[in-house]
Amino acid sequence: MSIIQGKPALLMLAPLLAEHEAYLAERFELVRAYDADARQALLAERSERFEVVVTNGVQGVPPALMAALPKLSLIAVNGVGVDAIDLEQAGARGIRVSTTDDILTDAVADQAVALLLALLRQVCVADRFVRAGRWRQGGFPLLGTSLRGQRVGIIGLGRIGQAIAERLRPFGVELAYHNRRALADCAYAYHPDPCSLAAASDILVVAAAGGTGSRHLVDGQVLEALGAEGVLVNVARGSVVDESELVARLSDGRLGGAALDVFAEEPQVPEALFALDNVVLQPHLGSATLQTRRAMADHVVRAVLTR
Ligand code: 8YV
Repeated sequence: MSIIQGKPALLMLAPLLAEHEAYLAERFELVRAYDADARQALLAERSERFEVVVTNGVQGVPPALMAALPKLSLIAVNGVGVDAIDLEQAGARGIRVSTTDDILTDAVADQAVALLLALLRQVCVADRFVRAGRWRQGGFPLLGTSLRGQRVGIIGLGRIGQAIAERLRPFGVELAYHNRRALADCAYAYHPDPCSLAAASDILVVAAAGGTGSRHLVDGQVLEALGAEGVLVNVARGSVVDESELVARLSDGRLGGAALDVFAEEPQVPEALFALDNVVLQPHLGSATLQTRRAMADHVVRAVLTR
């Protein structure tokens, strides 16, 4: 009697583009667990079926679920952030964690510049002004802010932070940064702590990796140092900023504005932000271009096939 070998099971905790899921489905039995209930159900299974998990930078792999997969050997992240993965458990168990590394750097850096310009030039407010038919009653009442001459501080001058800096230099800004350690041969001024950087900045761009080491790195003191004329851009992780402090200061005028692509508890966004014209809000779209997401998914599929 022939025993037809079934396809190996592949656990998907976050989606890939449909074309990539179809490609994997020809080779694997895809088990999709995109929500908490589906992931909870897997916990009971203590499944030995899964040697590979595909996820993304936001979903990661809950530690309890990782522990419930005794045969797990690869976590393929469709993203660059690993702050939602228990790297200690993965290391101890010899579970390889692959990410899309530098593939999304350009897209996220482009998004940071787009959001900053949208904020400074009131693009979203003016768009609402036109759509509401208010132009017929008179010209747009607000003036924007020029980038030239502004002092830009970058929290986290890694690949994405450096790509943002390179994009902003032609705008005639003055660049500085904060990292745990100064970078060798870096043309930008280094600040050993985020408060010092914020005090010397008009614009603070958050590009630091998420995780316990950077949680609330931008806290109330840093936002106080940035000041009532200052603006914040965050394309990194919501966890890097004390969100309640941010919302309070944006609401009461102690902070000039913010352009936010990420939030502490996505997809929950503090509703106090919805009515504010000094805020630009995006649903974590930093890497969300067709070209980038295709290249990321290609990288994930290669990692799975060569596990
Ligand atoms: C990804 C991210 O787009 O790379 C990350 O860690 O947060 C985003 O840029 C997200 O993981 C969806 O794939």
